[in-house]
Amino acid sequence: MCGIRIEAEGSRVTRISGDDDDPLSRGYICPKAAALKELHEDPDRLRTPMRRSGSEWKAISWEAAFDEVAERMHRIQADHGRDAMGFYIGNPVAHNTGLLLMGPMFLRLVRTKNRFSATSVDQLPHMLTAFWMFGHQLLMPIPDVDRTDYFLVLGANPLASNGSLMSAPGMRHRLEALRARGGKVVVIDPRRTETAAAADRHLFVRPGTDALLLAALLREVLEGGAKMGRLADFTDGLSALRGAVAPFDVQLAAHHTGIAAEEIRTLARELLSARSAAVYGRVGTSMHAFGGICQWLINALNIVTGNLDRPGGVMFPLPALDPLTLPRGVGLGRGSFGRFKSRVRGLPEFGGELPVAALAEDILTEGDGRIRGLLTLAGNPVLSTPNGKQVDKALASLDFMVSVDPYLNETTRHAHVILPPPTPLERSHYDVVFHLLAVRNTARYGAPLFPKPEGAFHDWQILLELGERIEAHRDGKKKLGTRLKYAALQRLGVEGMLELGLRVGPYGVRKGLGGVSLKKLRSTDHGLDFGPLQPALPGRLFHRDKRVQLAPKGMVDDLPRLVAAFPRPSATISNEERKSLLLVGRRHTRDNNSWMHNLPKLVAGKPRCTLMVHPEDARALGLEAAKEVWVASRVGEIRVPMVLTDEVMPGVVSLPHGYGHDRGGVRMKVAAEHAGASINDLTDELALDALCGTAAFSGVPVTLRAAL
Ligand SMILES: Nc1nc2c(c(=O)[nH]1)N[C@H]1C(S)=C(S)[C@@H](COP(=O)(O)OP(=O)(O)OC[C@H]3O[C@@H](n4cnc5c(=O)[nH]c(N)nc54)[C@H](O)[C@@H]3O)O[C@H]1N2
Ligand SMILES: Nc1nc2c(c(=O)[nH]1)N[C@H]1C(S)=C(S)[C@@H](COP(=O)(O)OP(=O)(O)OC[C@H]3O[C@@H](n4cnc5c(=O)[nH]c(N)nc54)[C@H](O)[C@@H]3O)O[C@H]1N2
Ligand SMILES: [Mo]
Repeated sequence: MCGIRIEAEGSRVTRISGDDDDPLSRGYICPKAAALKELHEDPDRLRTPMRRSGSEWKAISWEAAFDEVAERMHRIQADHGRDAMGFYIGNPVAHNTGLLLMGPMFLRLVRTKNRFSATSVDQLPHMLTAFWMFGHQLLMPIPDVDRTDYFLVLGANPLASNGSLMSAPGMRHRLEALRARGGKVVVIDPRRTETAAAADRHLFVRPGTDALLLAALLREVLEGGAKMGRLADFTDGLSALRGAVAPFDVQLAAHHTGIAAEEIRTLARELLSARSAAVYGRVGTSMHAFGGICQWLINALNIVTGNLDRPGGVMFPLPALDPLTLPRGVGLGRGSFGRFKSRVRGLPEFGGELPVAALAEDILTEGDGRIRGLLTLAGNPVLSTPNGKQVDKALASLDFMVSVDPYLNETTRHAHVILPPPTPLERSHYDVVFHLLAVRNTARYGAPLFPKPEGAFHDWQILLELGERIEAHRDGKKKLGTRLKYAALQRLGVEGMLELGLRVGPYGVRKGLGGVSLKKLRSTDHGLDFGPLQPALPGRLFHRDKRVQLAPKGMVDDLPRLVAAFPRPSATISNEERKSLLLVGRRHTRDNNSWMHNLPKLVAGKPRCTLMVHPEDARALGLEAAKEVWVASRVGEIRVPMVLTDEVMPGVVSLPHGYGHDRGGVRMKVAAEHAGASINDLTDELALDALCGTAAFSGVPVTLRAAL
């Protein structure tokens, strides 16, 4: 989302810098964008399709690769039923214009229930909450950080991540500006993060307990007097919400969270008295055993303090290409929940997908409907989903696997065929998703810097090639209608889809609002600025009655689970519980989940895959002198360097995710030299938000011993 300037001589990039005139990023650029040159030139990046037999890889032609993959996918479904073919879709899809606009068609064509993605190790609780409260899974309120007077951040470190479900390049400047205008930033996190260090106040919270804090805060705020303002006209469920949070008093919350009762009362007072306020929770409150409840209560807090849909509060962006109002069949749809269940454990569907924590067991467990073939698209589930060792084992057992991916990495080494797309500099770019999540309404189109190499296929073209062939297999031959459909889609292309999307969008030519077309976007060097976020309710609500549901039944019904998990202070905590440490994750500006560690610029310097341990804990365990430790959980054990620091709360240890590149068969030379270990060899596929199946990465119980 950063506007960048790239200078090139011929086919060589000479300089990458931030664009001062970009209306959103205002000159800011993060290290990952600066590394695009290294990504483009990476000698380990695959340039042609690769085919594996045993452990031998051979380059093959695109035609041969498409034919083989389509045939194998078709055969698996014909022999074993549709659901025998599964998908895993990874995070870079959200940044890939072509896949976002053309991918859904292909996924629908394959017609399997076994669709998995990174959503269920990330933002699923946010989407479920949006679906239930506002009627659309993508209608997520975004903090109006550039105008707020009070910013309460839970489980997010935007100084490292640049904001998430809050695209906000250059957060350091934005927070400085917030404080310079007299506003306040409070961070609640088990680690004193970069963001916490730049805030007015930081409170340690015991991992996994935020839901109690939020419920108690809500109860306090409601006792202080809800002030919903105009929201009251179209909001239902205030008394149900009152009843729902009644059991959660500040003493209970203080006991389990480690945040003093008086601190909680102060937070409630500040929220009520601030001119405007935004409560924001991200992955630390989403990859969480009570992720759904957390996201619900955060929205509820913003609503009962009158801060939803008003400047300085949390607001709904209005992008030029609006994913919410795209025609059926192109867009994602409003959402769905629990229409079907995963085969082995019965985990619920959301938005047509199953929780990825079920992927390995649904491959490994014998029986009808077992997954036998898998397509991974821009994903690395071996490193990014719980119990990665088990995922490894499952992928190795598949009859057939194909990966659309530029690297031979921890996941794709299990594929029989890898289909590599060209680089980001060889394709156009428009942020279909992130303009919907950004703190300001802007639009930017980037044309490809370099032409796509002769004979190469974009991600979306790869899917179209496969789709056409699979349809031909099903029909028994190539039908004229099918041929024409695919020819038309190829011709329309990403630019054609974009143009259509912009024209039917809220600033489109027909709406007389200055008229946004692709031509106009192309003609601006720095993108278009539509200004700060604007109030949008009740018009933008998707429930048929155009009302906000403050206390969705599914959420209220989940509260007894929270009550049961955190007994009253009188109950004793077992010795076992006291002894184990709670593991949390962290991000660094130079990491990008699991896949950019092959770029020398991003891995230079001190190793970052280290376990942060509080000195008191190290002393209590007799580990002060250890340089490296073994960390063990229910599912596995890894060895990592240890760093003693009071940056983490006593009882908590912190380790980044996305490392563990020493698995055999990976062809990423630089990454292998900076291998680290994978946190997801410790995370537990059985530890979930029981409501929606999102992996509960916050607070995995672990034990430590010195590595000799
Ligand atoms: N313990 C723990 N686990 C986590 C997290 C955590 O905080 N803690 N974070 C979670 C989160 S938020 C997320 S989003 C997931 C991410 O999980 P994934 O999406 O599974 O993993 P990534 O590391 O993003 O891997 C992306 C893959 O896409 C490939 N790729 C990159 N660009 C392209 C492209 O343009 N086209 C194609 N076809 N492929 C491409 C890369 O080579 C890589 O194989 O991880 C989750 N896992
Ligand atoms: N540089 C960089 N930027 C990224 C990414 C990246 O890998 N690198 N990944 C991108 C992706 S896919 C995503 S989803 C976003 C995520 O963006 P953020 O949500 O900002 O992610 P993190 O930096 O992991 O911050 C999560 C914080 O939650 C804290 N935490 C853990 N458990 C708990 C808990 O129980 N309660 C509370 N209150 N806090 C807890 C952790 O200590 C950590 O500081 O970042 C995006 N941006
Ligand atoms: Mo993510």
